[in-house]
Amino acid sequence: MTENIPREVVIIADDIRSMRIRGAGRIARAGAEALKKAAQLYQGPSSDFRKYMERVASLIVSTRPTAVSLPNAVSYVMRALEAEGDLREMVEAVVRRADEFIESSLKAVRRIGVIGARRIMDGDVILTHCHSTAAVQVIVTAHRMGKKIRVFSTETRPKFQGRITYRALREAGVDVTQIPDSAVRSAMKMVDRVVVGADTVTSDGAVVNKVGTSQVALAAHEARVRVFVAAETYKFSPASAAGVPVIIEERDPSEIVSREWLEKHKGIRVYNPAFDVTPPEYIDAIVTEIGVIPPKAAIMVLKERFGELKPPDRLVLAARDHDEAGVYY
Ligand code: RUB
Repeated sequence: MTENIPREVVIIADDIRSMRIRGAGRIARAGAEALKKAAQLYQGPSSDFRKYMERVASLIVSTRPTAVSLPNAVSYVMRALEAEGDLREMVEAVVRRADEFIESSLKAVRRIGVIGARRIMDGDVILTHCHSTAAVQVIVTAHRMGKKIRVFSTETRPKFQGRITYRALREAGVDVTQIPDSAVRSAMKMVDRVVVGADTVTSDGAVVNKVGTSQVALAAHEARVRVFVAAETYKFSPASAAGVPVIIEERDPSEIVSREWLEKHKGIRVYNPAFDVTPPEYIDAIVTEIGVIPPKAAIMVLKERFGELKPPDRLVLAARDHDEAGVYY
């Protein structure tokens, strides 16, 4: 699949797959960057350029199946090739759209920070799960606005992304406490608001995010704590409106138990889903760069961002084709 694709581009794909680059926003920007690099490094005839770029696009979307931000970013950049032009013009168009996507994505995160921070009250205790740039942005912006807040950040096993959140909040001067995932229900008694990110928002307003998010939302619901999701609009899934299910990525058992342990205890089965689905009933609001919406208004965002809902993009579908064994939502 990587034949004749430049090494720099294959490295980005590997970094996404292995989670050296992770988080729905970051993988989307890395995907756009990979397409830009691929275009700039292309050395073949102009007649083969489109096919070559499509192979690169397929490689990128195949890296992780759950976050729709990735195929959405790739589709956005690949639209550069719909216009006629010579090779130089096509390369320039890809570079332009990739830069456009990256810039607007970073701007969206900053905007979400400002909009979301207005929903954080002085004195709030916030709980967050995993590491979401958008959720951290909301919390840090509220802190910078002078609101006195305290944060519980879950460890987020098995990959401990919660430690990234902990460090980011500490560095920003936020009062943060790390808790094991299993302490969420106990801690919820002290919490006023939950703020998490999203990998995919479906047309019915369900939020797909790091596994454990739905348990956090359930505990919050029980304790009557409001749940906010911080999500850029490119995390909304147009394919979901056409009935295409979201694949929940299952990762290697060795993330849970060591290979030696697995060797020793032959036949042991490990289930390691990377994400789960929180139904809209457990979410109070989704904070996007275009405003705060109730989850049930997700379809409106999809119409606004992607126009009249057409059949899903081929690339979005391709991302969903490569894993036939997963659990679907
Ligand atoms: C990361 C995760 C994050 C979302 C949103 O999972 O679930 O909450 O991607 O992040 P993983 P952001 O570590 O498996 O990639 O707001 O940064 O896009």
